[in-house]
Amino acid sequence: MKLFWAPQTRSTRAIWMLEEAGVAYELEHVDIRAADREDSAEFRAASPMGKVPALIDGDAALSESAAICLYLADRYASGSLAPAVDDPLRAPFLYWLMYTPAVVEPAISEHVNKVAPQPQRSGWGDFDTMIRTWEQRLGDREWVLGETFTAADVMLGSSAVFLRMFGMLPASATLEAYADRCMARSAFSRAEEVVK
Ligand SMILES: N[C@@H](CCC(=O)N[C@@H](CS)C(=O)NCC(=O)O)C(=O)O
Repeated sequence: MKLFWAPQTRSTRAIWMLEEAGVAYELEHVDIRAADREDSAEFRAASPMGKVPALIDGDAALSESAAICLYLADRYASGSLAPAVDDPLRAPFLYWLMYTPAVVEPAISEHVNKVAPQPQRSGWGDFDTMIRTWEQRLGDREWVLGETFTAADVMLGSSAVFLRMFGMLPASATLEAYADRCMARSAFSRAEEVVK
């Protein structure tokens, strides 16, 4: 299995997920910041937009970090990092797995770029609603589905850590504690070592 990656990108969450799943993998660096960048055909087959992370696993080739997390969880850790398809937790798992790319990231982008929110027109509502909805879901839960850590926490946890790193996490004891719990995981630490 090979992950195409670059430092200080969303690749870190895919590496965290690979570490959580406990699968063997190799890394191939993509110099996304090079002016004269020439992508390999293999990378472009996995990532038509030329974005990292991207994964190749035998005949499977895909990008989009949420898709990679879901693929790895279903393929290598079904029942632990992803509820099985007939588990009642599968529905909230899918919702919260997709919350990062569908809601958190567009809301952050709008917020950072100081675009006036249009909560009813935008699928992500607005930044404050995004944060409040996430906090309410976590409530007293340890992880977003309750006691079991899943791939949805890799996506959300990496977002919480990112928001904190860039000073965008509003005063929120719930999200602060969640970020701390994510960072305390051994797989998170291993991923941090890998991308150093
Ligand atoms: N929605 C994608 C976003 C991927 C993305 O934007 N990757 C950035 C780095 S974080 C990238 O590869 N940028 C280089 C480029 O677009 O050429 C995901 O979650 O994987």
